[in-house]
Order: sequence, then C-alpha cells, then structure tokens
Amino acid sequence: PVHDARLPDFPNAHPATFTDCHAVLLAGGRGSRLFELTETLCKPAVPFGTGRIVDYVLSSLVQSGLRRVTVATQYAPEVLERHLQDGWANRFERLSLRFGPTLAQDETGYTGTADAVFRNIAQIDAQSPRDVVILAADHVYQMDFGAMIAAHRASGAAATVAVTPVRREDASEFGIAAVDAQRHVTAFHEKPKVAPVMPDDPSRALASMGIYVFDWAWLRAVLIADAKRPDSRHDFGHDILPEALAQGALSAYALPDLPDGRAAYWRDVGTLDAYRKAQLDLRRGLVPRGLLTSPAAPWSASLCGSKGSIILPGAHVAQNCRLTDCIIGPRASLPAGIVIGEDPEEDARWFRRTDAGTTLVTARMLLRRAEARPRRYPAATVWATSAKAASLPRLLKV
Ligand code: ADQ
Ligand code: ADP
Repeated sequence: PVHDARLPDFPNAHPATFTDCHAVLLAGGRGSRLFELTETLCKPAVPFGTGRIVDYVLSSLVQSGLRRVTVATQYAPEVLERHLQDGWANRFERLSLRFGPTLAQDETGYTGTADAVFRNIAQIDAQSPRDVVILAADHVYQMDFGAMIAAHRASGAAATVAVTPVRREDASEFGIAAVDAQRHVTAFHEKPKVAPVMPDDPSRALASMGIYVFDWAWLRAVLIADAKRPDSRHDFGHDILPEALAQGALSAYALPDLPDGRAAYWRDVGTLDAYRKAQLDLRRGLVPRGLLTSPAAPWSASLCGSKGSIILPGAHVAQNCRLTDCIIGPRASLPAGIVIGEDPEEDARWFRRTDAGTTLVTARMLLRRAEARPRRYPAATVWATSAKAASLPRLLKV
C-alpha cells in the first residue's frame, strides 16, 4: 500500500525516545528449517498473519521509543528490505532504518551474529550511542525494550540478556541461563544437550530470547578482540555472552508477565509446527497485536471445513477442500475436493509432513503430484497461481 502522509510517530509510542541507544536487527537468518518457504526470502520476511514475521520486532521497536536501527541482512534480503522500507521507514518520519553492507556475490557472508555487528561498527559509531540493543528479527512477541534498557542501566552490568522460561524438552534449541537473586547470570550454555532446569520449576529452563543490551564501548572492544580469535564462531550465544559471563558482567532481564498475570507470548517460529501453531494462536487472539498484523487472519482455513490449517497470501483454496493441520504455501492452488492431512503416508509422499503432523503444501509439490498421477490429479485442475496472478487481488476469498 502507498501511504500519502508519513506518520510523525506511532500513536502509542513510548514517551521517552532513546536517542542514545542504537538498535541492531539481526535479519540475516536463512531459516532453513522452513526451507520451502524461505527459498527466495529470509526468515524475517516470511508471511505471518496479515504481515511478515519481522513486523513484531519493528512494532516493539517503534513502541519502545527506539528509532535508530541498523538492519544486518544477509540471506535473500530483497523482499525484507522492500517491506521494511515501504511498510515501516516510509511510514514513520522518525524511524531511521539503515541497512548493513550488501555483500558481493563472491564475498563470504557474516560468519556469525557477532560478526554481523562487528562489520557494522562504523555505522553504529556514527551515532555515538551509549548502549546498543541487539535483536533477533524472527520471533513473534511484543516487548518494551525501553524497560529492558532501563534495567540494564540500573544493573551496572556491561551486558544484559532477555530471558523467559521454556519447556525443558525444548531447552536444547536455546541458550540457557542460570541466574541468582540479583539477576546476575551465573551460568550460560548455548544449546546444551542437557539443560540446567529452573531451581523452582524442574519442568522448565530459563532461555535466552536472543535479545541483548550492551554498553557500546564494552561490546565494541569485545567484538574487535573476538574478530581476531581463530577459535571463535563470532556468535553472541557461543562467544560473546560467555565472555561477558567470564568477566562477571552479564545480567538477565526477565520478560515481564502480562498485566493480567499470564505469561507474555514469545515464540520462535523457526519450525513449520511452531509457525503454524503461532498463526492459529493469532486467530485465537493469544498473540499480541503487531502494528501490521490483525488478530483475525483473513486466510485462516476454518471457513472451508478445515481445521488447524493456514493459507498463506497468494494461495488459492476452493471452498470444499478438507485440510487438517496444513500450511498452504504462497501461490499453491487447490481445486475443489482436495483432502490433505488425513493420510500421513500419502501426504508424506508428495508434501512435506513433519513428525508433529504439520503438512506443508507448495505449488511445486502439487504440480509434481499432478504430473506423476495425471489421471487422479489432472494438471488442468491442480495448478499453481503464477507469480503475476499472486500480485492480483485474489479471485476467491477463503
Ligand atoms: P538461534 O535461534 O540459533 O539462537 P541464530 O541462528 O544465531 O539464532 O540467529 C539469531 C538471529 O540472527 C536471527 O534473527 C537470525 O535471522 C539472525 N542471523 C543469523 N545469522 C545471521 C547473520 N549471519 N547475519 C545477520 N543476521 C543473522 C539464538 C541465541 C540463543 C537464543 C535463541 C533465541 O544464540 O542463545 O536462545 O537465539 O531464539
Ligand atoms: P534455522 O536457520 O532454521 O535455524 P539451521 O540452518 O540451523 O536452521 O538448520 C536446521 C536443520 O534443518 C539442520 O539440521 C539442517 O540440516 C536442516 N535443513 C536445512 N535445510 C534443509 C533442507 N533443504 N532439507 C532438509 N533439511 C534441511
């Protein structure tokens, strides 16, 4: 959409604008576990709700009073950059988004998340910030970063990591921290095989949200030293947080509960199951409202007698299809009478079916199936909407 007037600021913006704090958005992730959806897009640009995953962090940034943002992109950045420019920077007069260096084709990319910040030092220095906030761009949540910055400054620590409890079974996917009563971090393990659990709740572990606040002078020096270390992965979780911990300079900030006492919503939507479930949560109103996302996702599949399924923008599903726990990819087109999600073996043969029972259906998979079984699925009825058609208004609202 084209916006006639740039908004001077977001209506609910944080009253204090942090001019002495610079944000770095780590938006280079390949998102390989979502791989068919991330063939031409990085993970932050993958559709979510009525917008894209990255809209959640942008919403929180704007609402937190943070306006100066460096975006470190790497893998397939075009769609993301266009979305951030048109959807955000052009709409908010006071939001300044600067993209990190675009790498030449033969150049090796950032070697890790710390390297992504290291290579943007000059751009951050130009703002002479007191602190920097480092943010992952591919989580669904809402958070007041201003409160975290205030806690960081009050603690006197050089580094602060945002933490929230996760189920013990999921702990090996995260950085896991142990903290004392003063919220000093006493141990940190990046993606541990066996995670230390929370002392007062052995069913859960305290996970890093991949959100950090650092004193810029401290981080700058550590990044420069880290860049010279041949044994470093140049990664925040593997290298920078352990360094802060070794110096006794790492503090934790717990994601606050909601005003009604419920735990705040925060999800890494990096797997197909998590991605599908979070969008069902969105329909149920459990996900905080992002600025560009609405709680009633218009393409949810409930209207066509289906359950647990989501239909991505640009896809086309006839009214009487039956879909169970499906993700219908952009540009996939399902003619009447298609049933997916009820026969695991058949579905796994043509589509991608996860162990947890989510079935991803893309245009290419449908075509492959139609070509292999022309009598059962005549190619004339099972088709992909062309890229051109996807940009046109949809013919059939589901
Ligand atoms: P991971 O989830 O493994 O762990 P990681 O792959 O390091 O996250 O990516 C973090 C963020 O940086 C993502 O937004 C990603 O898109 C982006 N990114 C990845 N590689 C990049 C690169 N080369 N250039 C630019 N951006 C890049 C991290 C922490 C854990 C923590 C989880 C929380 O290491 O400790 O628990 O996040 O999800
Ligand atoms: P993410 O970027 O989603 O966090 P990673 O790059 O860490 O994911 O990869 C997650 C897992 O998915 C790895 O075990 C990787 O081997 C697997 N994977 C990545 N791409 C593919 C693919 N095209 N086909 C099958 N498995 C893949």
